[in-house]
Amino acid sequence: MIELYTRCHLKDFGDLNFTNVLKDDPYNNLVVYPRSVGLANQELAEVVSQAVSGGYSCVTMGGDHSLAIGTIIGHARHHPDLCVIWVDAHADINTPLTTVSGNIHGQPLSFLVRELQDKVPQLPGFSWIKPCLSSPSIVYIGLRDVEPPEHFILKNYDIQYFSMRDIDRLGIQKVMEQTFDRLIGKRQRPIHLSFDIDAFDPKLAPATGTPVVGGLTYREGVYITEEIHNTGFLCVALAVLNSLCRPGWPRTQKSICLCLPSAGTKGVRHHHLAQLSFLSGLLSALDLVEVNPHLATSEEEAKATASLAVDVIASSFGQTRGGGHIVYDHLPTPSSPHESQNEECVRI
Ligand SMILES: [Mn+2]
Repeated sequence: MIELYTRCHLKDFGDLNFTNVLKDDPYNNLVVYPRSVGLANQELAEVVSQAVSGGYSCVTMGGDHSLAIGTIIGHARHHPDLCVIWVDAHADINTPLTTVSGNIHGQPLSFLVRELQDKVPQLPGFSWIKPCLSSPSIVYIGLRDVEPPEHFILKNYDIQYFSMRDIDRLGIQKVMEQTFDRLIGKRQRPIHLSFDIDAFDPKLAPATGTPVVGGLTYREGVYITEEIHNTGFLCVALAVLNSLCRPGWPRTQKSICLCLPSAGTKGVRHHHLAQLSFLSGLLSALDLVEVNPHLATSEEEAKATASLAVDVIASSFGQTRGGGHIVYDHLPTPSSPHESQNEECVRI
């Protein structure tokens, strides 16, 4: 259940019901479920495009990272000049010809980057896809499991990336500075944040499909989203996802929509409430993917991972560790000397 607080106009698009294509043979005997994934993303792109063109900031919760094909294409229909910050342990830019696993969730960016298209065959179910990103419009943060063909692509196609080693070397603050210099230093443009929960260390986010040791700390991950939130203009919103309520957050003037395309993040919906305060800056769309309570080995693991996802979303839209509650602009004053005396007596 999604509940609306104060002046935020929140539209919940609910779970999108995708059609599984019955006869969906692997492409090249390797790449699995191309038609189902292609069709699902086509539907998702349509919903995201509607949401963004309606003035919403669009939050999409998955599911695996293949959904970024649909969200980025849908977003780009309305904002063709968007840039992408991809926070992930993995680069997800194998082509259907370089993938070893055959999973499309390891390939989504290959279908989107214009410069790569002469290396990318058309999969069945993918004919609707129009590449919408130029390689200098992408910055990765948090990489630590990059396959050789992916490394080749990053190096030869002018794609900026900050691996965990770079974060160790520079510190997260410099990483964010350089990210913004690259993407919005010359001109302000909408940001699409695609956040894989496996960017965090598996100790923090255990309930995910492809954990890799040595990931982001809580503080580094939240710093990324706080800084993204701090870009651009002021626009405040407040929304509630469900049961993790914290009082006194800012009010809203901007809309948000939530797309919940798979069962993967149901833990977030059922166990947590987030108040989202939308000082959304240049952030125009957010994917939060690979939260999968079914992969947890205990309820605590599922809850910890979902709770972390809630914090990522909330801080992307204005939850700050330093407070900054715009709605709270004056302290209550005791209504009479008598009343304040009473309170003093109680304290004693
Ligand atoms: Mn990943």
